[in-house]
Amino acid sequence: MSLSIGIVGLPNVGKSTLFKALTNKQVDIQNYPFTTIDPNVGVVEVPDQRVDALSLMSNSKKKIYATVEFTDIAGLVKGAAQGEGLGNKFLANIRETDAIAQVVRAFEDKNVTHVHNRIDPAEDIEIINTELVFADSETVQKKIEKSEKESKSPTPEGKKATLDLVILNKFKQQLDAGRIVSSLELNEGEEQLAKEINLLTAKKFIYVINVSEEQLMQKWVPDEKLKKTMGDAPWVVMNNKLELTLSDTSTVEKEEYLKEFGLPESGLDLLIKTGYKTLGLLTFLTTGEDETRAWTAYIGDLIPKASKAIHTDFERLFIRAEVINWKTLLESSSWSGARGKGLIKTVGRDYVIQEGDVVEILIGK
Ligand SMILES: Nc1nc2c(ncn2[C@@H]2O[C@H](COP(=O)(O)OP(=O)(O)OP(=O)(O)O)[C@@H](O)[C@H]2O)c(=O)[nH]1
Ligand SMILES: [Mg+2]
Repeated sequence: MSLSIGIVGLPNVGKSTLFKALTNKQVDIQNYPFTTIDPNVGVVEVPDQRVDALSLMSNSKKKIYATVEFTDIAGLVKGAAQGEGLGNKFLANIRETDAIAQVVRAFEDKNVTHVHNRIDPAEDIEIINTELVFADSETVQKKIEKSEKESKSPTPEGKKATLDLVILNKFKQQLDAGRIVSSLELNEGEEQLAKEINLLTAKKFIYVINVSEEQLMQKWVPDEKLKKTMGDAPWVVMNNKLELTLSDTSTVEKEEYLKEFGLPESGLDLLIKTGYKTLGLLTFLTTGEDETRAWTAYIGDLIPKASKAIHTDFERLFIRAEVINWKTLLESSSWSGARGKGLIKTVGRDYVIQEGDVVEILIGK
């Protein structure tokens, strides 16, 4: 399971700059709107000191980090749904992502064109979200038409279509009012349908507020208007251009930079962490001579379900597992040392996986 995030925003706000900083891929970054036409897709390793430390302990041949996939698409403009700018056809490239990172420009720079010739992050978010709402309206309308036809048949599919219609109309009402679907309280069935038809505005949003170096230095925070527009969604403040510079420097230099700005970690690390948190994900680990590896699971997953990340058959074949927190394991210097001290727990199918667990799964045939 790899986490995937789609990057959206107005043209020329720094989406590709962020993408390049994250992925180190060569992409086009220019001071004009619609530099990006074809989507850029890149996979990023999630920096994880636990993997490094455990791999040293186990003398592992390989280290494998968890990954996040990012997709950078063309900028959206007001009226994109009606074909303005490059239109909204590029949204199809982020339909299947887990979350959306919306890059919003707060930085002032006379040399970088803003498509509306002003800096107003809250207004920019309204524009983008309205376009996402339009795109979802279209999706919901199509599904309503399909379900109306199907609901006439006396089959189980017909029955499901009838039930779906109730939910779809709830979505439609929300979207017609210009509101994103995720601001509705959704029950499990509603959430499932939103996922099935890939509603963009039902996804988790993370706002990436692109500020200048000066603003960063002055500990810039959103004003009340912007906070209200972002609602409950998490936001990360960073300077995308600086992040790009940092991504290219040595660890020592990076630390010096961060110290200068009074930041505990880079914006990129913070963004990835926020992504994990927003989606309710956690990391567990395996370690041995062959490899030390980080795996992703949902918070609250029982261990058989979590172990599916390692192998799809593991959920079914799971018998029991040995579990220890990564720090406790490191303190004992080895798996056998930890076992000797009685620090390794044996758990069954009802164990809820925890952040930072190191596991050994025993399966049957
Ligand atoms: N001053 C300043 N300029 C930035 C920052 N981030 C990006 N830029 C500049 O803004 C321009 C656009 O950056 P891109 O990353 O190409 O923007 P984009 O959102 O991908 O643009 P499109 O692909 O056209 O939609 C470039 O000239 C960047 O150097 C920033 O944090 N500060
Ligand atoms: Mg771009």
